[in-house]
Amino acid sequence: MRQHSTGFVLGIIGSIIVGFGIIAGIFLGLRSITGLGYEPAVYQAQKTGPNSATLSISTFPDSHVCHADAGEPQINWVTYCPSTSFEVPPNSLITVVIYQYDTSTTLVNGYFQQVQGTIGDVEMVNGTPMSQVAIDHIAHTFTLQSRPNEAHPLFVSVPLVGVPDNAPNAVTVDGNPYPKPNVITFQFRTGPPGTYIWHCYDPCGGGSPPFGFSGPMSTTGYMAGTLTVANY
Ligand SMILES: [Cu+2]
Repeated sequence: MRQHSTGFVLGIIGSIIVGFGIIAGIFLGLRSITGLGYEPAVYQAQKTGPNSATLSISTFPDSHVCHADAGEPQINWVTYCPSTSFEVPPNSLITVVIYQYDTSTTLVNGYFQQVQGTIGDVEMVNGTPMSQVAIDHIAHTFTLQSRPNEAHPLFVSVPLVGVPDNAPNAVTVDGNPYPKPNVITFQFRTGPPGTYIWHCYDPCGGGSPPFGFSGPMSTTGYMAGTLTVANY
């Protein structure tokens, strides 16, 4: 049998090393996409009748419940939960229920202290109707908006009242202690199927106010996402 030259053997070894490098590069590249934000699994509103549904979600001051596998610093990021990709039925009355566990961060833009686009232009905060919230009593906003040229535009913006800074931990969620949440509910109506986007506009993210728009505020899966109106 013919002996392979040293160059041939080195060539094979080199090819293997380069091959591993390419695979590692692809793997790390895909992993960094996850780190930069991702679209979490779709979370459907629970149908409560032929033309009604309830979307029950939470907002947490950290990611221990919703992104338990996240490393530093994401594990300490504020987040909506259990997803940021929502689905609701068309031509329906949607009731949104939010368990809000986080403290307040003063709004930059007072426009978002108003409740807008909900049935009756109000939200219920622990059973009390409110049409506006003081700019320094807001933890997050749920602001649903339409993309350009949307045939059936929706705009809903609700300021989520923060829990007091000194509120003691009073409840446990998946083993994690939190203050008693504010229970916030509001309603809006959907039209035909379509895809909308939503975002928090309170500077709850990284950086000192008024610059708290980095980290979870600029990463999908935490403080922004989609709301799809679809038949199911
Ligand atoms: Cu927020």
